Amino acid sequence: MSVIKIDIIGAPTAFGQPKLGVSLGPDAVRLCGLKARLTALGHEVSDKGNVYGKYRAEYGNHSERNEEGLMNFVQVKDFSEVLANTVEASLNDKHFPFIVGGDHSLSIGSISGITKKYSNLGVLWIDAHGDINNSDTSPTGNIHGMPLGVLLGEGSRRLVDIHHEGAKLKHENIVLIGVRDLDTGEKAYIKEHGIKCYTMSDVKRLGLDAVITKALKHLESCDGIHLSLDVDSLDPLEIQGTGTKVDGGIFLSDMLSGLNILSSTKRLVSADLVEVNPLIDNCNETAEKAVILSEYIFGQSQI
Ligand code: B3U
Ligand code: MN
Ligand code: MN
Repeated sequence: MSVIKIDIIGAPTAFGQPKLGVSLGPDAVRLCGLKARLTALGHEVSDKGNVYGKYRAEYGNHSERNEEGLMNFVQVKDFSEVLANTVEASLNDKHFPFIVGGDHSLSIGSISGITKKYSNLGVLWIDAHGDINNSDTSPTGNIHGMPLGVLLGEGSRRLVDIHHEGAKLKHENIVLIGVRDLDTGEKAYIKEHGIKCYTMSDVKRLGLDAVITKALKHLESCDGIHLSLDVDSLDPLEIQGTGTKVDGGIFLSDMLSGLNILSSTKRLVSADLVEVNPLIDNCNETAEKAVILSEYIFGQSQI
């Protein structure tokens, strides 16, 4: 197995959603031995600590709605800029940035940093939700429901232009997997732009291994692949510690098999693991499962 130089980047933001606790996700995952367990796989792992902007999520979410209807816009923008710079620096060192969240708004920052280097980036977005709203379509104003919309250049210019101007991703370079809770505006947007989307019923019909294989084929011409893995893609029977659980998700054993296929292609250049919330968990079980997921992202296999 080839050695990967992994930078663990903690992204303890919670400003993209209303629940307290998701900012503690990175440390909950560290407590389960993330660095040691990835090192045991033979990789060179460096823990870069947590990224902080000017605002601290653990002191409570401010829940300010700006004139565009965005919640905590100032905090999300500030955090995204800092994270984008950190991720870009990791890639400049020829390392693999592994961003551990934190809520899914962090992907605005991580992917903005990554696309500075990979201008034709492919993204596998594994999530119960589409996260493809924008300031015009969002029913909640919560930015963790908007990262893909923002990265595609939709809605508020002030969010779209974070780190570098304009859209960071192309519609044809995104594959959604495991989706089972889409808003009306999201459904229309996915259809209008022909975005590749494997819903949960597709995953059940085809199997996750086949879906991942098809997704990789779809992203064949990309210059790198980023995995954005929301733990709420997993079934709530197995994952308790996350803020917006949706029934009928992917089972852990299937996910590990799919991740095994993904990691063996060696096309991944970066990854986010998001929405672990230890305050609504059962004895930190979700963080433990997040570490198992991480081991498979980085090449653990049954044999
Ligand atoms: N689509 C809804 C709900 C949601 C999105 N992502 C999560 N929840 N985790 C929204 O607020 O945009
Ligand atoms: Mn998400
Ligand atoms: Mn989700």
